Amino acid sequence: MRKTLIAGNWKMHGNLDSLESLVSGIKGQLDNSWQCDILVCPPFIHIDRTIQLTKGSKIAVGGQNLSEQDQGAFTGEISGDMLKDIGSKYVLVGHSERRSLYHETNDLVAAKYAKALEAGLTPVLCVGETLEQRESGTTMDVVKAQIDAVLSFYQDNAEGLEKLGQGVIAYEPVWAIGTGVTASPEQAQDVHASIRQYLSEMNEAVADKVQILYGGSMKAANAEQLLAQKDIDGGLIGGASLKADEFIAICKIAG
Ligand code: 3PY
Repeated sequence: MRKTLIAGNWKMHGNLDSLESLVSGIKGQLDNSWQCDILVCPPFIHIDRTIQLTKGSKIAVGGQNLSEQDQGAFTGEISGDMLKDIGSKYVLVGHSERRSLYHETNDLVAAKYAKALEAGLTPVLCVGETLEQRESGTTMDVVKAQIDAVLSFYQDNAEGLEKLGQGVIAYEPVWAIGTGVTASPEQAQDVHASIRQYLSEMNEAVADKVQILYGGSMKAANAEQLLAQKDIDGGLIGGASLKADEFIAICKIAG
């Protein structure tokens, strides 16, 4: 049985004041009987403070990105080891905004995925198609290529699959990111099931185990239907994760 993971991607929002009220709003309404795992991914500069503020709660904290390098003269970059060192548990890799705005290729995302695991972080591999790709019927070709890049980063497929099994996948259709448009539960389930099917053709145990989150304008109003889908194991939530009541409502639905 896969656990549900509700993850907030705070993107480049907030300041120390808003962070304090967001975290206290979330923490104050948490119910320890909920089974779901909860993760928040603040901007790098707010990670340390968020870790202090969430101490003693079930909220895990993660990064939104990491460097593919270990250390060195890479101005402005943050390594997986640094994230781990301050207490992060997860890190997003290959969010569509990183892929489109910062030109991250499938191979670069795969290298970041590997660095995250090496650092002892759980990578959340974001995959998804643009509207154009969906309309031309290539959704699964795009998603498979994003997954294949991780598999082929390793020496062989078996090792790649084992590594994929140690991470989380987030299906985020690009056309539903920050647009207010959400994939219908059926559209999302369809892709989630196809991802699981693709993995199960290579390794059934990994396919059964890997959590596949849905991301793309998930909010309290649509979370129930999305989370009820068989292959949707949680959500990666953008705008709605910046409002404590909204984020908590989604966690409550996940239960
Ligand atoms: C969104 O829902 O907009 C996201 O990008 C979540 O990562």
